[in-house]
Amino acid sequence: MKKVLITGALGQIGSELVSRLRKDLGIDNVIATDIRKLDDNFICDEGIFEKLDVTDYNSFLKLAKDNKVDTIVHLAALLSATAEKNPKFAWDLNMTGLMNALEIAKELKTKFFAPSSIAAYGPDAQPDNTPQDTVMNPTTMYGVTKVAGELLENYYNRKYNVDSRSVRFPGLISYKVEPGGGTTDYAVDIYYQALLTGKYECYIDKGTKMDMMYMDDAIDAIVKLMNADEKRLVHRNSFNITAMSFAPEEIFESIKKYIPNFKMEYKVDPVRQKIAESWPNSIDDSCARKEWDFNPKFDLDSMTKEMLEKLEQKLKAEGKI
Ligand code: VAH
Repeated sequence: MKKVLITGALGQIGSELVSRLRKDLGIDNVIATDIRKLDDNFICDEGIFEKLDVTDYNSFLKLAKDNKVDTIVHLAALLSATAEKNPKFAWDLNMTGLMNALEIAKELKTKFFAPSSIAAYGPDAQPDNTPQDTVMNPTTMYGVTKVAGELLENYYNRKYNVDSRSVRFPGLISYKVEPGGGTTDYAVDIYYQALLTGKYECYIDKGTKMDMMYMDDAIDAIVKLMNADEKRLVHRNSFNITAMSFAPEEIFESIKKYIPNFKMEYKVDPVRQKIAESWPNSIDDSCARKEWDFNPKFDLDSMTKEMLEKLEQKLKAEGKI
C-alpha cells in the first residue's frame, strides 16, 4: 500500500484507519472520502478529503484514477441494526458500493480491502469456536450482504486477478468515533455511560456472548493483512479474526474493577437481541494467525483500562464530565 483511497472515512473504522495511514504513508497518500463532509473534523481538515457517494461509479472511478491510488479500502456500508430497518436500501448501498469498488480495482489494477463480519454466519453454524470454513446462512440483510460480498471479492480475484483481501470483524470497540447502527454497539455505549451517568441500561441480554476487539487491534489487522505476502494466503475473503468473546455481565464486571459503584440493568431490544443470537458465541481465527500472523494485543481488562482512560480525557475535553 503506497497511495490509498478510503470510503466511509468518517465512520468508526474509517476515522481511525485514515489517521493511521496518514502517519504510515504520508498525509498526501491517503484520499479520505465519505458521503458527508463535517466541519471542524480532523478527517476532513487535516489531509485530503473528498465527498463521495460510492453508488456513483463515474465519480468514484475519477477520484481513484486522478489520484493514481494503488489500493482501495472500501468501508462505506450500513451496519446490522440499521440494515434490518431498511433491508432494500441496505442491499442497494452495500452491494452497489462494493461492486463499484471492485470494478474500479479491476480497471485500475489496485489492491482491495473491504470488511466482512461475524454477521456472515447464521444460527446453523457451530456456535462455539465457529470454523473458518462452514455453512454461511445469515438471517440478517447485513449478513446476506457480507456473505455476498465475500463471494464477489473472491470472484474478482479468481476471474480478474484483483488482489482482494478481507476480514470478518467482530464487534469493534473504540473511543474516537462512536459506531452507528450496529448490534455490538452496546459494548461501546456501556463505557460512555459508566463515565457519564454511572449506570447502563443494556439492550443485549445477560449471557449473550459475542466476539469483540479493540480498535487498535482491528487497524493493525487491516495493515498487516494488506502488507502480507500474497503467496501465504490460502483464504482471502474472508479471514475470521477475534480478540475476545464476552457477554454483557462480563464487560460490566470489568468496568466495575475501575468504577466500583457502576450499575447495570437490562432492557432487551428484541430486534438486536435476535440478531445477536444468530451470530456465533466465539469464532476460530487460527487461519489468520497462521497465514498472516494475526496477533491481537488487547484482552477485556486491558481494553477496559485503555477505554476508560482515553474516554475520560475525551469527555473532559468536550466538557461533558
Ligand atoms: C454490527 N458492529 O454490530 C457491527 C459488526 C459484528 C458486528 O459487524 O453490525
